[in-house]
Amino acid sequence: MRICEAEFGANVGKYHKVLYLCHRNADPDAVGSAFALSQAFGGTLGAVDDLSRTGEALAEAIGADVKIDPKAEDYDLVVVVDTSVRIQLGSFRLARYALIDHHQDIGLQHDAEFYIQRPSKSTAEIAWEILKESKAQTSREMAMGLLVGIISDTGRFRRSSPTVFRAAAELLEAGGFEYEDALQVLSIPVDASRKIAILKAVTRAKIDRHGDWLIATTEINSFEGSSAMALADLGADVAFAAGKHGDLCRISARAGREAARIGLNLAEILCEVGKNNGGNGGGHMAAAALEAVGEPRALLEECRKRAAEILP
Ligand SMILES: [Mn+2]
Repeated sequence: MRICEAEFGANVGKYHKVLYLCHRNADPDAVGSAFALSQAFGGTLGAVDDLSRTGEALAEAIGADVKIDPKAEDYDLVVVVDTSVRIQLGSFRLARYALIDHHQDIGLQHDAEFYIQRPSKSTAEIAWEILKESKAQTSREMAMGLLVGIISDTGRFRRSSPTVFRAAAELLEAGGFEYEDALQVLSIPVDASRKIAILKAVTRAKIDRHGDWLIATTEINSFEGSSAMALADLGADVAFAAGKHGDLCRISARAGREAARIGLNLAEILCEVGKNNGGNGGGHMAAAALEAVGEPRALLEECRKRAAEILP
């Protein structure tokens, strides 16, 4: 059942033990949104597997107690936050759940008790709307969590809209802190192993020219997301980074502004390639991921081909 922001409180209020669950490798948008909702409506904050580096930094900054790999059976309702495909929840067994999300994939809507899933630059904006509609008290920490989520998901306001700026301004006022304080949370030094991995991924990348479009593919065993982002930042119109994890292959993809503008939809491509290979995928137009069975090289090739078909 689709609900609107104002109806969230009444719906979640029907349950006693509520878990606000973040996806695997939870980022600041997931952590901040789930934290603010759990503080406003009561419940446990949890995440599958682990937090991302920045997710961890945010949790620490706002004193969020994130339960790693909570047990589904301990709760009456699981509110899945910032998550659109089941693979992002690893082995967590979803039973009775609700969904608050801003991704394109609608696969989790069908079985949800209730959901709010609409396109927006971050889940944090939706969570903020819920809090405002519910007239919930907003602490400094809740506002900080949401603002850092917005900053992180919009790439520091590079992908923005009037709504984003409005929400950010409101959160600064509600939290009573400076914008610099929020930025500070995200400025954590990058460790050498990550830098080396990303540099290796970049130097090993294969560049494919398709008219004026450049598609970059690379293999790496971790940091797929950061590597794809690095390639896109360096000028690739589309970048795919693949890593092997046991029998599974994970691919992260990023697209530049132009590619997204002409309609290249990475969420669609990664969903398709994922499903064709016994897995799943999804995300946003310009940033998506998949997890599937197969060799990185073959799956990268499939992704590359699909992107090349779409680029004019
Ligand atoms: Mn998000």
